[in-house]
Amino acid sequence: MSEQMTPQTPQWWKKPDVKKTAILWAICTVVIGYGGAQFNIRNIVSPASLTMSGVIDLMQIFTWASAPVAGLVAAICLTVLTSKRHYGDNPPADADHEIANSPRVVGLWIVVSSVLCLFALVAGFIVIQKDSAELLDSDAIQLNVTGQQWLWSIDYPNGARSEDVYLPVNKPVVFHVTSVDVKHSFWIVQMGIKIDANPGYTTETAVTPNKIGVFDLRCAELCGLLHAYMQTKVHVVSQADYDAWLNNHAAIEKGA
Ligand SMILES: [Cu+2]
Repeated sequence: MSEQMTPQTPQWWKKPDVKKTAILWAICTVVIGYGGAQFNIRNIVSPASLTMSGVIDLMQIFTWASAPVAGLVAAICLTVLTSKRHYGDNPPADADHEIANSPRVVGLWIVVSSVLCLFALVAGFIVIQKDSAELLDSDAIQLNVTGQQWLWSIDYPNGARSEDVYLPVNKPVVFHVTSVDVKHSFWIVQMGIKIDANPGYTTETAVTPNKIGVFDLRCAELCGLLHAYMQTKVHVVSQADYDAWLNNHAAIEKGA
């Protein structure tokens, strides 16, 4: 019963299911990659720091890198659902296990998965690495942030204190974050920084805001009944406005 083969065309490619899956794979990869990238563009906030721009770029790269994997799964599902239906009461004939038992396919899949994981790991490390440079910047403004159920307080080097955050534009800032009760998480949404606020010790994160405006500070760790309301604003202003605000608030704290 063996079929006469032309030497150029491998046997597996002659199977209609394989051909169909390969064509669907290409289509699904483009649809998932493009759709995912567009979803990101429409749903991720516009960045207010280079850190956040890096996070958004990374999301786009990860979306396109994972599209062929998701596309293959979708293509196999579509082929199975459209070509491999079995009707009637009799059990279906034994399936052809040629691909499932192929050590070459299994080996290839392991290699491809490993390369994709390594790529994601290295790309992530590169973006994280950029942030840590700001932590070591000796010119950075040092702010102490304290979380408590359910508000944030910010302490500035000159004694000023606030519940909103005030920052000058284009100046690196290091946040020393802690909590007085339970675990919280300090998250400035548009700047792409997030770090746990733990009772008893201090964690650090840093960023350079590059846009004047009002942004969101939220708690990103479920911390009790009013967790959802543990949010406030981050005001990024010019250096002159920042200095004026800072002196004014230091005077208020001292006068109180
Ligand atoms: Cu919280």
